[in-house]
Amino acid sequence: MRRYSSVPFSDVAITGAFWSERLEVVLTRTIPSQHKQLEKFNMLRSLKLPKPVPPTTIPPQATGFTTEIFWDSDIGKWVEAAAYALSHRRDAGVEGQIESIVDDLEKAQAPDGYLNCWYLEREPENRWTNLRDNHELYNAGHLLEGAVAYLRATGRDRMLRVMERYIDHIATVFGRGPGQKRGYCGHQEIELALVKAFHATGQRKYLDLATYFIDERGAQPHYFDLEAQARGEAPGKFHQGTHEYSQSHLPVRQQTKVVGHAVRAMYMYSAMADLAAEHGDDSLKRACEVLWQDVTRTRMYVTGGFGPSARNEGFTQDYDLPNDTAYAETCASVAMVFWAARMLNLDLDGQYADLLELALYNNALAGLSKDGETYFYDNKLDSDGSHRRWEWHPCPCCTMNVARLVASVGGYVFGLAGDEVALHLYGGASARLAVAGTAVQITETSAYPWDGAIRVTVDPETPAEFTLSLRIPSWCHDATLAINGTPTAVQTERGYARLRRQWQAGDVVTLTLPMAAERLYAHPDVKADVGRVALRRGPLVYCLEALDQPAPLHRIRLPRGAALTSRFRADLLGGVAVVEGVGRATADQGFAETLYRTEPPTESDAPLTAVPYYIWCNRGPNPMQVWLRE
Ligand code: FUB
Ligand code: ZN
Repeated sequence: MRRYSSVPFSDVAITGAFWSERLEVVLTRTIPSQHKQLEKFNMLRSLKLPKPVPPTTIPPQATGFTTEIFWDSDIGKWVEAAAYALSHRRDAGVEGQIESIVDDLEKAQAPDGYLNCWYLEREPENRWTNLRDNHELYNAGHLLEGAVAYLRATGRDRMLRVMERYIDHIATVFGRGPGQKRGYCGHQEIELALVKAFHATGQRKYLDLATYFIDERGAQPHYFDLEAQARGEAPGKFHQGTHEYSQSHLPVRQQTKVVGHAVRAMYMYSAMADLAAEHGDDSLKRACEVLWQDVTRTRMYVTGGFGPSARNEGFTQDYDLPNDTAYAETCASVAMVFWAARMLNLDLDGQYADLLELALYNNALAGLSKDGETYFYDNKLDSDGSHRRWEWHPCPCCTMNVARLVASVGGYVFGLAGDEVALHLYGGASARLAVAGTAVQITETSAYPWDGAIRVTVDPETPAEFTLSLRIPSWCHDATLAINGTPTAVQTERGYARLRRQWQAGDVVTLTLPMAAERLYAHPDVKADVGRVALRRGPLVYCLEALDQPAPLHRIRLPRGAALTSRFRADLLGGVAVVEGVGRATADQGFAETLYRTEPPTESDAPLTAVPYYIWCNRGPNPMQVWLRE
């Protein structure tokens, strides 16, 4: 199978209304407001290693842990998101803000290259003593990703130089050589950052270090146990009590179940897929495929959310997918997009693009409000109205994660492999690509995700033979296709219609993906969803918000036979397609003076309006349900 590579978002123009609007909001509101929050909550001040050392802003938990320990990562992620914004539109103000962060990092860096502001400020003697919990390498990873993004956006390499000194230091500390620690981070992240640094610089040592971290993970004797003993602690006695939490319970190639903390898992699988591609390592690819099957068959929300439990911010048992207590952290779905994109490059298979799209349009996007300034961390699928978006969080990881995803969404649209170009996502995008030795302008126009009428124009500089692979989403059952107006049978090969021909300037492919509103049912072992139905239209999962319904949500059901229709409502939430149907609502008639009675309550017709899940809770807190009683 051919390996694909993604076309970087900076080479892709987003032209469609849906993503243009989200992108504009992120550029003009999210990124500036996040910088204000970083200032307001003393996060930027921490880079200055203030003396005397100020009290922590985020009070430590009972274990003594405070999320301040990974503030460097939040700042790194903000730099990354802001750099992506600069790739769309240069902005001297934002560049000044990043430069000032780089000044602080440069000043904070220790002579040997070490750079972790928490440790440098508060406990310099304890560096590298608790990799299991304290995120040192995770912080380095996010700062490194920020540095790479800033270099790519502006050509400025000062932050990357700082980070290279730090990574060189890290490479002396960790490894299998004499005197080195055989450690790795409790929170995976640095691995995929190192692969990005390798791509940006061509320096093989970064790839080698990423490979070491992945290969060493889960080796015995267990590094985190040895480290705990060295701290005078009993190895098994820690907040989570199992190395499954950090997916270090087994060497990665032996892992077959998706377990533990969901974001850590997804970042690790992303890095495994990266390394599978870089080394042509089929054992890593196979491990990714097995884990993919596990998560998609047993441990995933219908909204593309992952990790049901707040206790470990992660996975529990198969089919344990509660709705009202769903954790489904925004970061985990963002990270799933990363993993899915890498799997898609390893193997052009629509199952990866389907999940990329599901996680992107639903659970991940729900994390950001319409105005771009408030957020969800956990993404419930059933709310009594108490779940609400917040402006900032003691652990603001999701805010910058969703910002960097939206700001780089163009990077998920196209894949390239020699004389093949694949179109993974629709919604209006254009790029000039080198295909089969020719420059080809590919322009896709559509009102996706509201409408599935897609037009792709193909303009090679000179006529050229190549394959254009158009994704046929698995939610679409009757796609039709025409080339220059001539209907062409849709023959899909693993989720893609592969069109090989001699392409000429002005060729037009029209693809129609009918988007009927439809019902989804869960595996009967998902207890929370028994007797319930969810609604989907195209790539979007829908929900009922109480304020659109004629009766309280708990009294409503949607019978199996009720017809579903959809229409675009320009007047609602800035313009969304709604799904409508006539459900049934239970009446309280006859219960005025009694709590219980022998006669069942009556029901009457109730016109229901469902809105896309990603946009819920933008009209104030309000009860919501994804899974409706049938
Ligand atoms: O631990 C760093 C980040 O904060 C994780 O990825 C999130 O789950 C949150 O715990
Ligand atoms: Zn998060």
